[in-house]
Amino acid sequence: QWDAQVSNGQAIVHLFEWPWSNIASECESFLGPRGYGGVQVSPPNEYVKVYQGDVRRPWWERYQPVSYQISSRSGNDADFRDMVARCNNVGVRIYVDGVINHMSGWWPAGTGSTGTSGFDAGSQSYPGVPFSAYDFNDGNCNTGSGNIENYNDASQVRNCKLVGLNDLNQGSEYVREKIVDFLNYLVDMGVAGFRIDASKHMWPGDMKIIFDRVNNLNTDYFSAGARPFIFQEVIDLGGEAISGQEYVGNGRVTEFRYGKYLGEAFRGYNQLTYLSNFGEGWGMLDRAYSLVFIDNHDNQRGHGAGGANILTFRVSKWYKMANAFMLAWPYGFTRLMSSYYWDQNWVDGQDKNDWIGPPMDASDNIIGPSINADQTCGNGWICEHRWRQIYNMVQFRNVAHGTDMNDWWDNGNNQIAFCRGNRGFIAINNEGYDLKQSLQTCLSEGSYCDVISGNKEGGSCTGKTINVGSDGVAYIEITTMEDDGVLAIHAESKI
Ligand code: LM2
Ligand code: CA
Repeated sequence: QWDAQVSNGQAIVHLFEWPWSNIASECESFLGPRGYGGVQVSPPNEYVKVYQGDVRRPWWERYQPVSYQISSRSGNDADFRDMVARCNNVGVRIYVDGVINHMSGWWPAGTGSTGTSGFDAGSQSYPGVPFSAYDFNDGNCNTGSGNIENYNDASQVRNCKLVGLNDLNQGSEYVREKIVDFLNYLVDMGVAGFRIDASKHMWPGDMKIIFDRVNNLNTDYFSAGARPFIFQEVIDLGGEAISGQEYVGNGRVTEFRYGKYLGEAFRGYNQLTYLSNFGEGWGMLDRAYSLVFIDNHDNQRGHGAGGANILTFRVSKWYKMANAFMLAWPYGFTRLMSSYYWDQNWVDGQDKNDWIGPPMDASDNIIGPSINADQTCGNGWICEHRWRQIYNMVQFRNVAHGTDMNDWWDNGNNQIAFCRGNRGFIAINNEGYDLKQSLQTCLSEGSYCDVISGNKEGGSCTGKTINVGSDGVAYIEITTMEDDGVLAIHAESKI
C-alpha cells in the first residue's frame, strides 16, 4: 500500500480534469515513452452538476459524489475501462481520486448529476449506492451547525460535515461494504491505487478496515499478491489535533510541508543552502511514507493549504527550479501537477475565479487538450508535464533511482549542486548573479547533454554540453540571463 506499483517510472502526474480518451492517448504517445510511472485521474464517479448563478460547472463539483457509478464529465464506464487498459499496456498506471468521506452538499431536489442515479441531498437519499440517512454521521457530530467548526477537536473534524458535505459514517459496516465494493470495482478493472480524498476527515482505523478488504491488483497487469497503492490526502502543516503520522500505517500520506517550504525557499524567504537535509531533517514524514509535490489542484488556486507562497505554472522559472529539485532529490514518492489555464480575478486577496472548471464547449462538455507541433498543449491546457525541463527531470529521477545524495555543494546562500551516486548531477542558481564554478559531478569522464537547456537528440545535444574530466569535475555555468536556473546531466544524457 506504500508501493506505487509502477512498472518503471518514479513520478506520477495529476492530469486534472482530463477526459479519459485524452489520457489514454497521452499514455501511449507521451507518458509511456517519457518514463512517467502513472496518472492520478479526477474523480470518475457520478457527482452533482453545479449551476449556481455565475458558477457554472466548477471543478469542485467532482468532490460532491452522488453514486459510485462510473460516469463523469471525463467519460463513461467504457471510456474509463479503455483508458485503464491502454495505459497499463504501455506501463503507465492509473490512480483514482477516491472521494469516500462524504457525498454531496445540499442542493434542491431535482438537481442534476453526471449519471443516471439521481439523489435527494436534503433527505440524504442516494439511491444509486444506495445510501440513506442511516449511513451518515449526523448523530455523531456535536457542533451546533453540523459542520466542522474547530480543527483542534479531532472527533468533530472526522464526524462533522466538511463545508456542508453529507458526511458518511465509515464506522458502519454497511457503509464500509459499499466503499469496498466501489474500490474493488476499480481495482478489478486494473487501477493501481487511490488518492484518498479528505483522509483527515476519516478515522484511520476505519480506513484500515476498508483498505484491508480491497482486492489484490489485477494479475493481467501486476504480479500476484500486489497491493493497491494508497496515498492519503492529509493536510498537516502542524498545530492541529490530527497529524499525518496517524495515517502512515495505511499507506503513504501527502506531505504538504514539502511544497510549502520549497515555495518559501525559491521565492527567497529561505536560503537554498539549508536544503542539504531537506526531508526528515526538516521535520517531515519518513520518506518511505510521504508523497510529495510542488502544488496540487487545491493550493494552486488558494484552496486547501500552503498559502500564497505555493509555486505554480504562473511563476514558471521558480516552478521549474522547484520541480527539478524535487525530482532530483531522493525523498518521498513524487507527483507532478498538470493544469488548465484560467483568468484570475483578485478581489481583497482572493481569486474570485478560483472555481472555474476546465475548458468546455457550449454544451458544457470538456474540450480536451490538443497537442501542438512543439509538443506543448493547446485549447487552454498548460500541460506542465510536457515542459522539457520537467519531463527530462522525470527521466533523471528514473536514471538516479536507487542511489542516495552525495557531494553536496553550495555557495553558502542560493547556489547549490549535488550528485546522485554516479548516475546524476544537478546545479541550481537562484542567486542574482551567475554561477560559474568547477564542480564534482560524480559522473564518468565524457561529454553530457544538459537536459534543462536542451534535449539529447541522436548523438548530439540541443542545449549546453558539459565536459566531465577523468576526476569527475566539470565547469558549470548558469547565468542569470538564461531561461532556467538549473543544469542537470545524468548517465543517459552522455553523448
Ligand atoms: C479535498 N480534499 O480533502 C479536495 O482536495 C478538495 O478539492 C475538496 O473541496 C474537499 N476535500 C472535499 O472533497 C472542494 C472545494 C470546495 C468545495 C468542495 C465540494 O475546495 O470549495 O466546496 O470541493 O465541492 C463547495 C463550495 C462550498 C460549499 C460546498 C458544498 O465551495 O462553498 O459549502 O461546495 O456545496 C457550502
Ligand atoms: Ca468524515
